Amino acid sequence: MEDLQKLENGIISGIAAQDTLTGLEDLRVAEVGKKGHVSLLMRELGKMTAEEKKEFGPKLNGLKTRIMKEIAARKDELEAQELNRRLQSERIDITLPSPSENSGSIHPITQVMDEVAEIFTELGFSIAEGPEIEEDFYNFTALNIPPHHPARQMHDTFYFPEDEAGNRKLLRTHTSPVQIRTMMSGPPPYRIIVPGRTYRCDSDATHTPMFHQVEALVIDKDIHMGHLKWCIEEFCRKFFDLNDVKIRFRPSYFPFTEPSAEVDIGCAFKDGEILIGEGDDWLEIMGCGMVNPRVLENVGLDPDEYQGFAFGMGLDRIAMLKWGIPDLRDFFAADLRWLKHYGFAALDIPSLSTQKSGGRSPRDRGSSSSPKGGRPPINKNSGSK
Ligand code: 2U9
Repeated sequence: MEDLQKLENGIISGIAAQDTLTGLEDLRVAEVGKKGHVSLLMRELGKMTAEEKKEFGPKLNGLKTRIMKEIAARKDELEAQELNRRLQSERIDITLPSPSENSGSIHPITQVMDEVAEIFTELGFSIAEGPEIEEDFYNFTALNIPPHHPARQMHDTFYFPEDEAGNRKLLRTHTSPVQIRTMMSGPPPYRIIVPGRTYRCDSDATHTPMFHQVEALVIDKDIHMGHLKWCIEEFCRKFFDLNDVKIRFRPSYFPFTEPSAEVDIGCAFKDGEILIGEGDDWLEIMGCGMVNPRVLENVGLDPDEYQGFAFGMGLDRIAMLKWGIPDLRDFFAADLRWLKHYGFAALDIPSLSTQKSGGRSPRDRGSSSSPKGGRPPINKNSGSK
């Protein structure tokens, strides 16, 4: 048997000399791999006498263990070196200033959602959310819109292909399925608002295939239309920042509410601008009603015990009204000049609590965020802000 100490010294200095992981791996295979130098020596043990085995067995095992330990230690060193090299070469200097300061802005729809949420949470509502891909039952049937009901046509639904069981999922056409899910997940009372994206296959100057709604639902004992009226008036007063708000309810029809109404707010049309809270004209802002007893039954509630009201409005539409934004499609055009003009500064927290001090004015400080001061339309051809 060759001189084991000499062999060990040679291998260990070979390990120290390796400066790449692949070189180190080759050396490992050559020395302690299955057909490596040390493994071949171990095989020779089989030909030895019992006495020789007793002497060389532990020596060879010790040699192999020490070599493997050295290899593992060198591997750690080389891996750490490689990591440091990558950290240096792939370093990102996060101390550099951003290309242009204050370039981002809060989208008017985000702003309007935040303001609506703040008004209703102050009134004791919670915010509920749910899936945008829905089942027919939650989007239609439970809301008293059974198959073949004419209201289904009006919803211009985007359907997914049928699954194996013949069911078609859909993109929710309103946020109302969230109220159904809420009512089916626990007992009343409920006092919720549901903001979110909704989808209908419709696209023109006043419709986009994806739009935003907020709906409200209140269910409790002894709820009546007086509660609904107060709630809507309070919302309009706060949202449009008006002490004296003129509102009227026009009879209407929705399958999920009975009786139903559309709500108009008093306004004036002057020099191409809409002035909310002035004049003798009316502008529709939302739909509402008392929750249809059939809907309550569909979710397992007894309409003799529980009643409630609901209303729904388009967030895109009320944002347009509030800030004088003329074209719905611009909300989704991702035009940076438009976003600069109508967007809100990120650090101007969209809070009604700061409203009085002007904290929620748009970025364009020259004009007020109130409907009376709706900003003039951006001239997209002039290239100016
Ligand atoms: C449940 C029961 C009743 C929600 C309601 C409206 C009236 C309404 C439209 C306004 C503008 C939709 O975005 S829009 O086109 N909505 O007029 N929505 S009542 O009623 C509900 C909802 C859920 C369980």
